[in-house]
Amino acid sequence: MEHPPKYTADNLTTIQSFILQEARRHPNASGEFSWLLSAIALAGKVIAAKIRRVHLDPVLDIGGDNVHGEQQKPMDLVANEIIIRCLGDRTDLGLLGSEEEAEPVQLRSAEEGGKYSVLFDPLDGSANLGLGVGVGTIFSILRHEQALDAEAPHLQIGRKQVAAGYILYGPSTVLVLSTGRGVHMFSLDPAVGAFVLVRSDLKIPSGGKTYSLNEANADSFGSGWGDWLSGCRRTGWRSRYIGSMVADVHRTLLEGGVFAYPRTARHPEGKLRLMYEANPMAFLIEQAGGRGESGTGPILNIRPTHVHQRVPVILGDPVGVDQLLNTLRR
Ligand code: P6P
Repeated sequence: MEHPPKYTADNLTTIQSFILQEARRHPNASGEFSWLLSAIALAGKVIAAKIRRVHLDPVLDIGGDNVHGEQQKPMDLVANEIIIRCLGDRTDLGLLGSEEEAEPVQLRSAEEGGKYSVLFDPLDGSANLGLGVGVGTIFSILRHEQALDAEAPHLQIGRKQVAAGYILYGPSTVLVLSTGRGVHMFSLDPAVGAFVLVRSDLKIPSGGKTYSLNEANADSFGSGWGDWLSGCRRTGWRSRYIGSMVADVHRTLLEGGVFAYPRTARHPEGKLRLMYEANPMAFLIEQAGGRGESGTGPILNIRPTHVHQRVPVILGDPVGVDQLLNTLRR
């Protein structure tokens, strides 16, 4: 059995070489899956370049509403288009599901070689674009042969994801990825245009004392949340909330603590989307040793019914999440 590579800081491992090395560990992998991941990495580089110009190219910084009647920036559509163009020539991609598309886009049937679905939020948190706050792309990859319903190969529980990750466009552009064997973080080196491995096998620190949620909605979170928040304040927790899921979850992954978007009066099912926000983030957090819960069970076990369905979200280190769930269950 080949010894897996030891990724250390003194190696120079790009995401391309990482993907190839991981693919070699799957003797029967045909490389198609790696081909999808490289397309997403390419899209991340192109979107990052566009975002840096959001104040310079005025066309990128005006707004409208998306298919859900939510505020939409042209950069949402530009990012959506870039991802579709980068994935479009991957001949094993069967279906795309995007927050910016009312319905999933069927590209190829199984007979035509369609084996995977890629679900994504092209630019999560884009309302923050003009404010210089980190925004991100979130993606989830599902394999059609694992689908229960061949007519809806993308509607699989999150535990079936073959890969998930995000690209955070912040002070640096980082891509965080898991293919089911740990969580790995790559930073874009603009000098060479490559995502370079900077952290491998990331583990969420246990017992982090940061809570991250929109406290303006606290009156409608439901019973137990008020007790939990008071307990956090009494025991020295700090509050950090950016309002951009990718940035808030990235901090939670690196520092521990709890990120949550509970049910609210305005969003009784929760605001965040299961298929391309909650599932990929819960996959990463669980791979890093944390917990991803809806409040009534693991997010990754939720059987989806619609590509845009919303769920309540609790993500964090096991100590923090257990403490919250125990308080809610009192
Ligand atoms: P609120 C951004 O609009 C988003 O979808 C997530 O990125 C973020 O976590 C959440 O909504 C913020 O919502 O209601 O707190 O502004």
